[in-house]
Amino acid sequence: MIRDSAEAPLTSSATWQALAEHHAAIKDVHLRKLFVDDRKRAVRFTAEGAGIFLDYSKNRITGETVALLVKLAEERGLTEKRAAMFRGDKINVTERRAVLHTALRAPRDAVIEVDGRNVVPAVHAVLDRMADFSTRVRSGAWKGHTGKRIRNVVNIGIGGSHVGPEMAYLALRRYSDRNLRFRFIANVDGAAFTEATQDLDAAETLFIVSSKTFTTLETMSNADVARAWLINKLGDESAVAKHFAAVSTNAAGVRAFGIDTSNMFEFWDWVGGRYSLDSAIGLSTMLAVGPENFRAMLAGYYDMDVHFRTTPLDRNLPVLLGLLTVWYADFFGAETLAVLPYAQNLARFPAYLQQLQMESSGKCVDLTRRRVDYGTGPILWGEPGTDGQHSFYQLLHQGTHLVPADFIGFLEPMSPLAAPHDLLTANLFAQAEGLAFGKTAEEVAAEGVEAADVPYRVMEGNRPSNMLLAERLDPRTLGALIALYEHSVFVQGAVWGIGSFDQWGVELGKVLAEKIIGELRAADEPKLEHDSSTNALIHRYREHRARGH
Ligand code: G6Q
Repeated sequence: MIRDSAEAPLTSSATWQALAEHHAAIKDVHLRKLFVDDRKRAVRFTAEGAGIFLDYSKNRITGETVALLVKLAEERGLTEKRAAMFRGDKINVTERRAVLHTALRAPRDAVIEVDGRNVVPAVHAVLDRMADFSTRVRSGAWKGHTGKRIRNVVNIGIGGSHVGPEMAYLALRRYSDRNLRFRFIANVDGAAFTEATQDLDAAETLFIVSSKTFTTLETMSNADVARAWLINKLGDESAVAKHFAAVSTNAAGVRAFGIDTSNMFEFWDWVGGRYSLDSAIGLSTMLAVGPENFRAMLAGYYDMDVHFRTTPLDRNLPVLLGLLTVWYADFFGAETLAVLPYAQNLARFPAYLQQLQMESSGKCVDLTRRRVDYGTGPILWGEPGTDGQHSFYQLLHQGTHLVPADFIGFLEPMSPLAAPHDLLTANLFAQAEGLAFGKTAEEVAAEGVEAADVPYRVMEGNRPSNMLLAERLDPRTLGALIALYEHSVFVQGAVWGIGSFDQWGVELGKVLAEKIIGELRAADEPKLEHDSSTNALIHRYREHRARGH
């Protein structure tokens, strides 16, 4: 049984109080001083695991901060909760499900039971089927309806069934088969479909309909549009069999849509949408990079799982990242967290983490149904460097908000163009340095700036960041990086005592529009019973339609 960590309100615990007092004592201490006072700081505040090196010395912390945060995590039952997750306990209590994305990357001989059944053989059976299918498509053995080989793969899905595949394809593009083109359609806006398919030959196109539930409005609508498009282009309904595959937990739904279930790749209700890239939802990724690279990605996830499970908390990467997130959110009142990858291939990584972080930690009620009286998950955002440096970094350096940042960099370039990599890396290190140490009035004046202009050019510094470094952005590293953030989010949830694995706010969106669709489309003027603002908006839309648009 997991101890219910939220029995005693978090904020009245002695350790929380100690952290509050400790925060009061160090909140005005500058990183410049912390570095002068502790010459070993850059060594002391580092950790490494699963091929990822973390320098967290540029955070507004001392050894005491880390010790207190770790103590808090222990008191909140992190170790037991972690064991419960890996064991397959139904820790998603609000949906009464196990949370076993870690089983998706477990080795073949592992035993992980849900309701008394080992799920690992089924995981590997699906992986093997995916590998077989991918190999046939990639080699050209799989032929489309007219006998042509597949050259275009279009993933249709949304949220957890979209963001991961799109992110991973971009991240691993270097490892992808350049003879295949990949497109990703999520938005129900018809423009998404039209733009993604306008230059594709239907005879060479494979659609993967990815939906855990196979009921999501956007995905079903786009899948219908895709089927009609294909049949229209190829002039034969039976073409669907060779041009559609499905990834879902809902075999009946897949069958009802008309996709042959032999082209269906299964996953399970114990895989959350935002944790599903390493399930069959990653089929497009496997098609792009091949089964071997996909398995290397899973090995990277697994490396981080092992690190998270076995490394002492104060050297444990996800624990440190998660606790630092708590530290800034609750004690410094930081409302956001920036993720700044210095790698063009990670352009969609912040968006991916945004869902992971904000769906999981965006909760205001704890698991004892109490409204929390502390800040939970921060708003996560970010863009790749160096692009961001030419826009929003201004606020990071001189704005009034405290924005903790995670920098992510790689020692090796992702392209044959090696020279720019030094420039990229110089910028990466320089930004973290600049944010931490700033520029004093004396330093600005010494540059010959007129006295009247000095205040405008001062950078206060003391802006915290983590530096994550890996050798190269390969499949294994990507897996480790994703798992790092998955487990960081887990740590946050354990401390805050919230349910990290549901998303009732997202579910709301799935039903809200249902009523209005009917009202927008009704032939006769519908009787509207919304608020006056919503009623007026519906009227305006209908009137515009009525004018023939
Ligand atoms: C993820 C969320 C959500 C979900 C999408 C798509 O954790 O639950 O983003 O992935 O709403 O749902 P389906 O895969 O069921 O279509």
